[in-house]
Amino acid sequence: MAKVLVAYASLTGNTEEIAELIVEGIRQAGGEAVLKSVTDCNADEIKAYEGVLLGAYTWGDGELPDEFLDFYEEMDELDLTACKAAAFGSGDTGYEIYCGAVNQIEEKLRERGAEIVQESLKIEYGPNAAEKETCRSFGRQFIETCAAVS
Ligand code: FMN
Repeated sequence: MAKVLVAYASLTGNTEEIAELIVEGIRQAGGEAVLKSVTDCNADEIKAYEGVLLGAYTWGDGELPDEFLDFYEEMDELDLTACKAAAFGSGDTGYEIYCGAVNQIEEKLRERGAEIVQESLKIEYGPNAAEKETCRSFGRQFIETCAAVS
């Protein structure tokens, strides 16, 4: 079964909760997931996995959080053509650019050659009861796609 890295940045815990639920979904579907804060890993680590799910909250005017920037720049050194990927994160629809960081992460993954296998997951603040299941399902769907092609 495919092994997936789930790496995230979260200031107040919303994106962290989403990441944990995604990991739950991956494990429910029999997949293997490693969950890490983006500050505790180097982008180079992605190469050890068949799939990667990257998540962040959005900061400023639709920007990536500062703690994601090192990882984001390290990604420029990577060839991710063998990697399945998708992005997720939390935002607030009251801002002009909703979940802009999620869009930037997805774009960077695509630019480095990763195959974006599913639409990004955007949740406003923390997940409510229905959205918790959406997060788990996002993880299940991802691992099923990885397993189907690996
Ligand atoms: N959310 C957006 O969707 N777009 C933004 O441009 C945006 N800018 C923000 C700027 C500031 C100063 C703050 C405090 C929040 C902003 N947010 C924006 C909302 C956060 O992304 C949102 O509260 C998110 O749930 C925080 O996630 P976390 O708990 O993982 O840190």
